[in-house]
Amino acid sequence: MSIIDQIIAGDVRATARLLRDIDDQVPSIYPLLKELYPHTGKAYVIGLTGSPGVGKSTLVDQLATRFRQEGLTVGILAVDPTSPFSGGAILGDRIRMQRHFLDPGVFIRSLATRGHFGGLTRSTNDMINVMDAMGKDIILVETVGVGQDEVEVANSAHTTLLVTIPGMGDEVQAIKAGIMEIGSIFVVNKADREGSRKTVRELRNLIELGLRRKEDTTWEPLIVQTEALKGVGIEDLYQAIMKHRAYLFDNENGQLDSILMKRARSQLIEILRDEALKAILGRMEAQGMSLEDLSRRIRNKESDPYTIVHEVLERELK
Ligand SMILES: Nc1nc2c(ncn2[C@@H]2O[C@H](COP(=O)(O)OP(=O)(O)OP(=O)(O)O)[C@@H](O)[C@H]2O)c(=O)[nH]1
Ligand SMILES: [Mg+2]
Repeated sequence: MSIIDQIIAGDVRATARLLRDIDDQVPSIYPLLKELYPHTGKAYVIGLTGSPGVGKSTLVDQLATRFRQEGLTVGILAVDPTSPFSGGAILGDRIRMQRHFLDPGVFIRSLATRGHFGGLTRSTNDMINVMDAMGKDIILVETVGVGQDEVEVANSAHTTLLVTIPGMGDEVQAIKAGIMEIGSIFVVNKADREGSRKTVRELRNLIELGLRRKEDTTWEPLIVQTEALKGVGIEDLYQAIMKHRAYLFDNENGQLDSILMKRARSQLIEILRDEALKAILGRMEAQGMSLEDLSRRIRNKESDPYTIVHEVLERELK
């Protein structure tokens, strides 16, 4: 059996090996990813994003259990657990998701590295594709924070859960500032804490403001309160996800197409950026131009990054 056949048959070891190679950005992954691509597109991808410690992994664990009750298989991808805020999160996630370890219907992996030159979004998309090709029905992707990468990742999920907790006024402001666009469902986790209802009210106001600004969507983001640790509100969250899914698959509004287009575009751009950068750096190296030397010229103010990049591109794109 070829590696491709093994992965499509759901072989855990073959899949794990490829995912490890994606994480390490080994060049031999590309022909495999190419062959796997036609086998993707069946999984339902759910992104969870939010600040460190709000309870994303605990929610993922609960949702995985809920989807398993439906007989669906689940892939879990925890992205960027090496962020300075959440050191040791991989270990934490292992503990939180322990009860799934013996279940062959759940496949858990984390993506640890941001490559030398970024590429987190690309690796994440690649890993989602592999889990999709291996036949997982549901893929839960956990990303920390609200950076550009996370927004990109969230953009390529069918349903995006923005997770927050009570009493984080700043957090709500951050949501307001930038990521309002991406939430299909807002989760106020740790609802056992004081101020949960207030947070829900604040979110509701923001959503109304946001909706008034954009006309391209008929989806009104849902707000769900949860106590992930105890499993409270998980059924509501599950139902909210199903509602959003039904909305997407309702042909009339065409939102599914727009999500799939966003994902295709994001993959295209990420791969293009990555490959172009690699090609250019490779040729620069072959010509004896080192990044080190160029950086030193910039650092010593002998030139500036704009001029150098223009010079390089002029030469390379001829
Ligand atoms: N009080 C309370 N604590 C919770 C709840 N859900 C999760 N926690 C706790 O919050 C802490 C962080 O939970 P995680 O699930 O690791 O949070 P996370 O968002 O995945 O964290 P990072 O991956 O490090 O960003 C853990 O100690 C959980 O037990 C909840 O509903 N109520
Ligand atoms: Mg986590």
